[in-house]
Amino acid sequence: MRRNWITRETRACGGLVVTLAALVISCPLAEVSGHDGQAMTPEEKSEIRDQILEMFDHAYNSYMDYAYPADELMPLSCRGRVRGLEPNRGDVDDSLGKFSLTLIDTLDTLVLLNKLDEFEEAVKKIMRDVRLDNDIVVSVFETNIRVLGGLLGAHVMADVLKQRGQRMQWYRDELLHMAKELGYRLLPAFNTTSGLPYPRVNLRYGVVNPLSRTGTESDTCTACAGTLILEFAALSRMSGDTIFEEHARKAMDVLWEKRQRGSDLVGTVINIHNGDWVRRDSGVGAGIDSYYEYLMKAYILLGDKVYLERFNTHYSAIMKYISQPPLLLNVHMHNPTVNVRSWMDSLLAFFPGLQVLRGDLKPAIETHEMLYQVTKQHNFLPEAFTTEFRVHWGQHPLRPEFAESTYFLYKATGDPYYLKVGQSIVEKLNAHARVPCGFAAVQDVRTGTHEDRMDSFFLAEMFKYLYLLFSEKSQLPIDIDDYIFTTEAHLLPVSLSTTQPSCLTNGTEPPAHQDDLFSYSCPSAQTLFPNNPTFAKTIRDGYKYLTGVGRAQQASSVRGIELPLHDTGLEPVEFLKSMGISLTPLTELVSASQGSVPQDSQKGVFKLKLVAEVSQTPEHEEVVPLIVQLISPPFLGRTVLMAGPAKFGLDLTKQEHGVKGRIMKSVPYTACGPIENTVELQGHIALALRGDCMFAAKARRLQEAGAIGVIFIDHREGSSSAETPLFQMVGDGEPTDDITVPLVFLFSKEGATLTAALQEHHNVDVLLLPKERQLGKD
Ligand code: DMJ
Repeated sequence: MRRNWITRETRACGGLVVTLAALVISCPLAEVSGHDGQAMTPEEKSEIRDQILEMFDHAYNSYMDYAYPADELMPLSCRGRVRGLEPNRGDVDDSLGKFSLTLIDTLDTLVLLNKLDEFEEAVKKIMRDVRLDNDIVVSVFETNIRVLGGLLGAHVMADVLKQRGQRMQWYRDELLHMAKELGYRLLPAFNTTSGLPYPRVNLRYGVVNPLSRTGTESDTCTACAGTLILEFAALSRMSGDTIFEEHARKAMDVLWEKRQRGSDLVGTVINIHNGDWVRRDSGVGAGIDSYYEYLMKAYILLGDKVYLERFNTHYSAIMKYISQPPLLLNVHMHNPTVNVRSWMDSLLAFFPGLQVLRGDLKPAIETHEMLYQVTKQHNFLPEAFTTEFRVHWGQHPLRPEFAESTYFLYKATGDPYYLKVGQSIVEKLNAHARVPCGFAAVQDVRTGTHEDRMDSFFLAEMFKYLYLLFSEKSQLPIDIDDYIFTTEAHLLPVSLSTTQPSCLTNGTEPPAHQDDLFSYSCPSAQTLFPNNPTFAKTIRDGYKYLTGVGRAQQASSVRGIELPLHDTGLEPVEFLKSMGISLTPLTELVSASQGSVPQDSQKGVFKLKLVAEVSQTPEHEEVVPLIVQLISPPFLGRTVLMAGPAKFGLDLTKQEHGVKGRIMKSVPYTACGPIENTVELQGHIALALRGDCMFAAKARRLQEAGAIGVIFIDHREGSSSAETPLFQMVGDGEPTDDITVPLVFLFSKEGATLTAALQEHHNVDVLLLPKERQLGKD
């Protein structure tokens, strides 16, 4: 089959986008061997594919069994989320229009995953149960991408199945009719002087009607106004009514006109009445993301070069100001050399996928690798993370953008490394988000706590991209290369502009008449990078240990420095020790590993192991405060000592009742040598003085001696929690999974209270627990 947009582009741009098109759409993925030693056998792939299907069934059936016809599943409560019956969550609830959102959003996923019986049944349910005229205020953007897009994608699939002559023979374009009705119900939003749409509309009463309870807003986000063209144009072309495409196009035109002419960037929020920018920060994530995506894809779907030219202009600006590989940082649109914040949001994870479409693989690989490192550290992409890859906002609502980019990079490079990345997404979802009634969003990636929500995009997008990643083309019920994904991953046919042309002209060139430009415009990774078959790996390697996760310990944490040793060789060593730096003579390191000693070691050269004992917690990342509560008589819970946590050992926030035990001093008190009082320590909580060796080393020794917990006491005289912020103890750079007892830290003043209590009463029982669960507080 001809892919018209590709041949069209060949004429227009001399092959740049042909490259991307061919990479993404038409090149069969060669069986390339892994460049990271990560090749995956067909059996392994198919096992993961089955796993994804099983997970989809679990999520979908949970929604159907416990929630349908409600908009969303509440996976912790095992019931549906009905707007008005649950506490109002603010803007998030504007997606919910009492129109069985999740089922509509999932329809074309059912087809792609070959669940054709379920699809047929679901379409009948939608036709029977769904009303689109509820008296409810919904987000225009969300309703467009999820519901209008969902109906159109499903209509396209229904039509394909019907054409094949077996299924859906009863289908009479009912989904398209519903899409058209919904389109009309969204149109009142465009009743502004600028042409930019209101952010919300009442499905029954529109915007101006006094009963509408909306229409007072003055602002909308750039993505909200600029993410309509694909669905609206498809609706126009499929229904024959041009009004939808006209409105969406107008909104795109306004955004383009309002770009900052110096930088060619747009802001995040715009006034819908006068077109002034309300928020002038500019990035590729939240608030703007899919505006750029839709410029590129509007060109692909509709063949209108204007969109491509605009995209290219913005793209150059993004690469000039926002892209700081591997980072993508928001800047001020008027002063774009200034970063406006030091954190990134998870929505920008779609951008490498868009860069693949643009044919710009290098920065796509770099940013994707950075994102992968973040997921390795936190299991999922937190909603926002700092430039140092620490959590800025810990929520993770099961967003699909990282899976999306992973799929596109795999399509483009054929590098099985991306299958491994996909596998890690699958495993983490199962390990950290799966619950008996579906999959639950993660409230905070640091604690792993769940939230009672499973957004519809999880079924609409996540499962499509994961399933596609592990499927061969021949295993799919449709030729995926004939479709473009909307921002919600709904499938629209790239043949749209030629089979159902627009009534609008505005300079669009007619489709090309070349026969098959593909055959010579289909570069594989090898054609593109002939002398460098390990292209993607070479790029990734530079970013492998951004976050420190997975770093080979010996190689990176041990560095050689020259110490001016005196005859005894003790002074600098002791000095460094007092600073918390442990030293290992190179002779020991080398003989342990190879048996040969390099020259330098005999001259007193040490390998210096620099291991921070405490983590630097960024301002906004809170350390969960713990307490040591003295509960035995005469204290009876009245003496409470503020304590700091450790990043390793038992997580006290997950122990409902904390950990209780009698305290006992370790001998030696620093616990840096063999423990001498193991019998006394058995079953007790050990007290150990900070210093001389690492916390992890002390913890291991005391755990082995039978202690059920450790309280570390600061060795710096006079320190107290009143004067010094709490910090988290970290491990010693080695894996710490073996340490399973709880660990807390007391500054010396608090420690002195505890040791004084022990001295006076001998038997002192304490409870270690998070401060917020302090006993008897209420
Ligand atoms: C989806 O609804 C769409 O991808 C949208 O463009 C923004 N992201 C959410 C999922 O994260």
